[in-house]
Amino acid sequence: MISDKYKHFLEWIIYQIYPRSFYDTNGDGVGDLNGITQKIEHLKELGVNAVWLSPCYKSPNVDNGYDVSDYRDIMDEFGTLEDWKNMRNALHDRGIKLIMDFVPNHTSNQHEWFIKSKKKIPPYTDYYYWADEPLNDWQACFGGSAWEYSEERGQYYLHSYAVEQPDLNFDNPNVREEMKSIIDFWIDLGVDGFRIDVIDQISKDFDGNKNRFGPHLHEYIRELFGREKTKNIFTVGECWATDIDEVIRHCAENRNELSCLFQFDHIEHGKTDRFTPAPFTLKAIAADISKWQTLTVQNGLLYTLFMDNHDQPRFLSRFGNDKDLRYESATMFAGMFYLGRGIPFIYQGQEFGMTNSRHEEYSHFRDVENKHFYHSQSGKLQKSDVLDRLNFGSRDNARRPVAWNCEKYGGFSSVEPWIPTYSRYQEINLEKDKNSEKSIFEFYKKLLAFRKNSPMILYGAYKEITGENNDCYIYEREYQGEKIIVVCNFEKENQISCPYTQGELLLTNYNRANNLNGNYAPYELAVFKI
Ligand code: TEU
Ligand code: CA
Repeated sequence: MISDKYKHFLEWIIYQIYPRSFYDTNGDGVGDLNGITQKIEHLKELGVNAVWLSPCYKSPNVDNGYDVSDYRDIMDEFGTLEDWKNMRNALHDRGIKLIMDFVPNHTSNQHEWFIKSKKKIPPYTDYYYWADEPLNDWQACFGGSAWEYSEERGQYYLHSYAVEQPDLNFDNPNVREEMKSIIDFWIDLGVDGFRIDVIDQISKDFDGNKNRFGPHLHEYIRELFGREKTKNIFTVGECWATDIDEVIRHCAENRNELSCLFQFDHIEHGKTDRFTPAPFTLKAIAADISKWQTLTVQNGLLYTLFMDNHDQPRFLSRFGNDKDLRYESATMFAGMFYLGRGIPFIYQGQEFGMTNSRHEEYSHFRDVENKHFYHSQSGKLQKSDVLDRLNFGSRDNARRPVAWNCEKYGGFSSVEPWIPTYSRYQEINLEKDKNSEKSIFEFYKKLLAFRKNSPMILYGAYKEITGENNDCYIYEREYQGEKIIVVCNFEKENQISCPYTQGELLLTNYNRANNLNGNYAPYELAVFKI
């Protein structure tokens, strides 16, 4: 069911780097591209073969790089285009592909195009959406109206995110030409793929009052990525498609659009909105994974296997036990996701069990998405409640500097970082984990090596076989007549009746003999060959 081209992508294991928080080499408290170059051995040891780099283009960093002011140059804090080329060469020399984060929906308000558009200087006049009055009541993702008045131009402009992130008008063919030329610029520099930011918003439906999935969406995606120049490029779209038909329209190979897209259903649990917790069950999360594994395999599509990214509080803290069963839950989750059929995505720090980071002062938070929430709660919630909500849901949980060791600032920098350090870095850091009896990093290494060397895992069929068992998720992989079973027990001791567990035990996160009696410990993972 899957073509050679897609079989090739199934062999990718992608590590997401948020450069600002990865590693600082020049002592300014901000991660940089040379920091990535210096840590490539870590990526090699882990066993990943591709890197997704969050935006590193010139930016005023209102939204930490997702507000681009020059798509063809590197952000001052991260280094130079030469540093970027050194990093690219170092990655490629070690057999690691490079995926850039492409942000087509909006630019920074400091971009030359917007500065000229405000002055109605052709051809930039209509590079953005301008109107004499707001065209609708759309709200910006980071709070407030999505329409901002510009005194200079005497009109309103649309911004789906921060005020400083005006939306580009993709209905303007000049904008689409600019985007194609930017894509080609980076392909010519050797980029192997793109993660595309909010791809579903590049076509809006003003008549239908929808700010995404507009009438020209697939036409525009094909215009950008369905060209001779892009035919071998990997593309993964950030897209809030909720039904398989929409996913097929984006990713079926004959559509000439995207290689795959992120499906978010499984991480939308446990909250009513970004800052408000809600009950969840691992069973319901596993059901979403099972649904999308089944649908993507049935339709010959690539599924993105991911728990974390730069926008989400840590999955381990939200849905696991990040205190006394941190190793067990982190490693069970790794098996639950990365032995499935699709492309694994691992977010920096996940590979050694970094957790959310508790902070008691609002000044310890940085993300633009916190501001509106924080100020909207004044007079409503107690300060301590507001901080609880920020600690629960803020994207800063994923953006605390990577804790490499027990040194000050977690070995991330020699000076105070741009954002207060990860609060548990003395207890949880890579060096300490690698030297511990129960090393999450060592388990990830073993798991990824197992995956890479198993055509069954890479290409095999997938079927959920949990059956009547409670509080666990069991799936089988089948390839050329052979089968393996992956048993993922959830948070409690559990008696699991799974007829196959008399097979050969291939992998487990508990060091004990073959689980013959079906009695599973909390967060126990067991992989059997039938
Ligand atoms: O995120 C867009 C998006 O999906 C939003 O839901 C975002 O996750 C936000 O946190 C909602 O609560 C992309 C990028 O991943 C994000 O970092 C950027 O802030 C955003 O687009 C604007 O570029
Ligand atoms: Ca730096």
